[in-house]
Amino acid sequence: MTGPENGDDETSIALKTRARTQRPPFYKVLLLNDDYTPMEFVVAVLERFFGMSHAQAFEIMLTVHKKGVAVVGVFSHEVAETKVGQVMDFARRHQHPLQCTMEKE
Ligand code: TYC
Repeated sequence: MTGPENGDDETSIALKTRARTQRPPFYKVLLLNDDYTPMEFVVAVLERFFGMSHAQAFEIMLTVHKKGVAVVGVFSHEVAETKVGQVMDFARRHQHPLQCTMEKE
């Protein structure tokens, strides 16, 4: 008997006790639809804070407009928090109700 099913040979022990590869958690940044924020403003947000081309930004904006929400990027916790803060700040300064949140991947 060989392989991982066999509980008592060295191969099985090695597989069970191998240190798991650690991967830091990543976070999805989500953009939410609303009825008031102008489409051009959302496109500008995606270009400015997420480095998207105009065409890319327009496409994602339309997805949010039609589906209600879309993932606009995946980042480390720190970067995701910064992006959410930047978007919320920018929207508030322009008096638009645009909402941006993050969620563990
Ligand atoms: N629904 C908005 C409108 O019709 C456009 C919009 C798109 C708003 C995406 C927010 O995240 C958003 N003006």
